[in-house]
Amino acid sequence: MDGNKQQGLFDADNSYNADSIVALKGLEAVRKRPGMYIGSTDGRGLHHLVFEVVDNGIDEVMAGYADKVSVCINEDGSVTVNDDGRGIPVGMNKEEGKDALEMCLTDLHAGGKFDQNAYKVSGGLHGVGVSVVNALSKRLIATVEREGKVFRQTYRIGIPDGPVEVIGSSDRTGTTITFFPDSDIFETTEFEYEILQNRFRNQAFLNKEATIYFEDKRTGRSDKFHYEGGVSEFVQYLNRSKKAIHTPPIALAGERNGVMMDIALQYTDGYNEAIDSFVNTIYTPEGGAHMTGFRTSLTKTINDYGKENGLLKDTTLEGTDVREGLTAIISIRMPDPQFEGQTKSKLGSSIAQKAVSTFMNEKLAEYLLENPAVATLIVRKGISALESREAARKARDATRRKSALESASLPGKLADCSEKDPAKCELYIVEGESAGGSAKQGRDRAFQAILPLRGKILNVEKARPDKILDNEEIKNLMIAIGGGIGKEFDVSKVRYHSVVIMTDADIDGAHIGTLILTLFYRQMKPLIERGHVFLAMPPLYRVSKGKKEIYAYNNEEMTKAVEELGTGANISRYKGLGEMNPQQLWDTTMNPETRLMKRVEIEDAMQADQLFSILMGDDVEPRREFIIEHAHEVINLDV
Ligand code: 0RA
Repeated sequence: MDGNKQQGLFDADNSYNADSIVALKGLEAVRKRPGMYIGSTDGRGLHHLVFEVVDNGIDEVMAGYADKVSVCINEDGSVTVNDDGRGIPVGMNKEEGKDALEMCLTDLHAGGKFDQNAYKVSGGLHGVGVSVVNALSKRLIATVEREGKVFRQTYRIGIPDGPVEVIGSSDRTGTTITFFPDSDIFETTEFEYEILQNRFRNQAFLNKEATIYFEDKRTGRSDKFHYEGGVSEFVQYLNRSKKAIHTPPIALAGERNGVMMDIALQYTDGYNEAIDSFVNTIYTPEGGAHMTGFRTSLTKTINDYGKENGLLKDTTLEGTDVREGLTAIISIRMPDPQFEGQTKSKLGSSIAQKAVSTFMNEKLAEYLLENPAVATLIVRKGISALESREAARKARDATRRKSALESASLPGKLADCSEKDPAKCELYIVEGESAGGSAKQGRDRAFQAILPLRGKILNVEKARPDKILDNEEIKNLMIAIGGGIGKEFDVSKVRYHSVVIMTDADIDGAHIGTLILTLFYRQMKPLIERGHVFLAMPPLYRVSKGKKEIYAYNNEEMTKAVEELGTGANISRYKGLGEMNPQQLWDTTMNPETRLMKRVEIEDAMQADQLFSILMGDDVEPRREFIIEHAHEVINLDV
């Protein structure tokens, strides 16, 4: 076939022909409702474009045709993705009368026509194909090396500029896509290194054959991800700031009923469970069939081992007991996975549950038999979890009983509001007794409650679950919020729909804020997930001249305020909340009409888990690295 021949969308004179209408209609639909195809048009949707293109390259790796995918954020803000796979097919497709490359890039449903790979990533969860990326790009350049030639076609908002051309010769194969996201579609077109980096790292862990090169030409930053150890290395990476109680991780790989499984587990001396699951390398934050199969089998196999070996007598470990301190990766591959749930992030295919549980029942039992030392550690860890669960339940019951006796008595330090409708109520958690005093005087007592905290609260990341409620400050917080704690937390019972953390804008304040957030994340997660948690934003400066005063919340505002008030303006920097009198505190930080508040959002559950275990854990070095690399992006603090 001659790549330069007129074809596809074009008539001999290079104008659009009748066939083009159908393709254009499809792309138009994408541009009209981009959210339907990529979830959203914010930063998330933007990064999704890159994932989509990279996933196509990963598919080539998974199918055994490629081993390299390189991604580059170019200086002009475009992104280039290159893989050394077979190359998108080129050449006239007789049925459609169009070049195959053009079909792949412009036809929403072309993918499957050319590719038999049943275990695809792309085409999975949000897998929508490169044509969607094309439709949402101001410009896109597709270059294919195959059959000794270099082919190219370029597009604007998904519409080809002209036919596929041969622009050179090559003895390699592969595909290169460069695209410029359309600023008419996206709220932002600026790519964030960390978001892409995190996903590429995960992809490399899950595809040990792949090497992913990543470069940001805007900053010179770059990474190379390649992990021969696969999911086992993934688990060790996730545990890098925790203390594992056995090494290496338990690694189980195999196939049942067309479902391929790659599973790794490692117990730590901590109490959190961090089990992440993937289907065809697509992250399933809500788990689903594969997760259920894993859990069922884990509980059964460990109990069976414990009983058969005299470690468990008349007790049975529950699921939460055998998962305490467990970090695990469950990666499965299966044809045509079905996703469920609101965000389509839960695997529905029940065949996966059966496959994982029968496989694990056999393989994990085998591992435990062959590794009695590790097996014993795991059973003992489960027993200690069970004992501390019992102790925690007793402590909770005691707290509850006491509250009931004292007619549901709220903490003495809590200055509650008079409003009873939680939707209208706000709880301010305030650092220090003196700021707490000012807040109590300055607040609108109709709907604002104040709970002062004395000093730092317990670091729940390091505490045994049954010890958490021994801590007076945490107990006060739990009773004030009203939804309980831990596995029994019930978000429908919370007494305030806004829980506002108000700390000083210094290191200590940041630390206390993080301790409270850790408590919420580990013990009252739905509170954050439902958007009930906020950070108060006190001003950093007060700029005054005569009777005029302006509060500035950052340096920029401060400079502006000084300009506004002219020479002789007086700048005072607030070091702590205690420096403000009740009226000032109300005006600047608590009055809903004028205050600035940030909502705490969990952007990425896997990352958030890492954030807390690293920020609040024992190891200093990973913490240092992590703060430098990630801290700002995991928990997205939205105004
Ligand atoms: C369909 C069929 C074939 C390869 C591809 C698609 C393909 C698509 C992309 C997208 C990015 N990189 C890609 N690499 C390959 C197989 C063609 C053949 O049989 O040679």
